[in-house]
Amino acid sequence: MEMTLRWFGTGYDSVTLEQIRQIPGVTGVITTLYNTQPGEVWSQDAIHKLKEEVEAAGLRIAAIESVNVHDAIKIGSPDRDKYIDNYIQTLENLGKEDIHIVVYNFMPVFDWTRSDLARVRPDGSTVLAYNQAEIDKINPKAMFDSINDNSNGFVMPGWEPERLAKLQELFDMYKDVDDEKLFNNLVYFLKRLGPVCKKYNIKMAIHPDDPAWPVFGLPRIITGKERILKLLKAVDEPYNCLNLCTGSLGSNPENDIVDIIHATKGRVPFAHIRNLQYNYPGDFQEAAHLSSDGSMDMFKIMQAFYQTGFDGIIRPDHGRMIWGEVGMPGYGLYDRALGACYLQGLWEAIDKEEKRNK
Ligand SMILES: [Mn+2]
Repeated sequence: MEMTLRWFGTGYDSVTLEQIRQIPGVTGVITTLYNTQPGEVWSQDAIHKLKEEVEAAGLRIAAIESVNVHDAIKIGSPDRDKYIDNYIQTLENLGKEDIHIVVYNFMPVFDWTRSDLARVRPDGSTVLAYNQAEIDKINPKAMFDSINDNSNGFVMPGWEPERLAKLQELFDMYKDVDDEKLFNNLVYFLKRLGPVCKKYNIKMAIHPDDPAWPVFGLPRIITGKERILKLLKAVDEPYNCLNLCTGSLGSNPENDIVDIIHATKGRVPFAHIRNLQYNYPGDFQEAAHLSSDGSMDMFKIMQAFYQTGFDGIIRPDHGRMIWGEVGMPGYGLYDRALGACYLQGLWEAIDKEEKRNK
């Protein structure tokens, strides 16, 4: 298990590589070329420069999160092959730079959705929160505005202003795309990536939909165990794999995370591990990583990863904003650093206990 932290790049993140380097046990970052648009080819030169910057700080790029997928690919438009060719070229360039894990998601129009980026908790910290009644009251444009107005001046991943400009157009284009079509378009995309992934041993790790149900009437297909297994089977190759995010899957309390970890054994090179607090049906908020701070049993989650022989990378996911820190909501330094240490503590305890019992 390697512990990492997400880092958005110089100029885009309030957290520096030097700070990340000082979190005990963290050896890598998960990053992206933030100033690129979906569908664009990432040049090998730009990837190389990013890599050099990370390595100069004593860290490594453990995975790319994300190379975003152009909507034409998700919709299955006549021009999708052009964008898939570009994606293949980006993977080729990443492979040449020795990068082997690429995260992506296949959510239409929107990435993750929250109704509140800074819900205040009793301890004075703030967290991202989701309330279905709030979401039902607003339209997608208002959602966009609210995310951008409340992100402390940072561009939230998945909520880039460029997407807002063509919001209505996008909704129109998805009009005839249902779950089945979206799934088939995903399989088509993955099959075309096969040769380049095999050539460079690249793992395409899909991030589950967040929340794990349809929002604004748009289809969502990576929402639970059955559908994840269906996808892994549809392209039954090691390169087609899962970025197991406990928080996203856990947004639906019916998802049994421990069971999903066991069911996807061997197909998870990368995990996002965070806790959530369920308040009532349709309302949840994020929490500190500790089991006692939310609704999930983080010990059991880490134990399931250990017992399935997990040898990939992990990162703490969204944290609370604490100690007066100003940063991108969910992506401050302090609470994620606490989370990284806590998760490593659990892992050490499980490891020593399992070895002692052998
Ligand atoms: Mn995640």
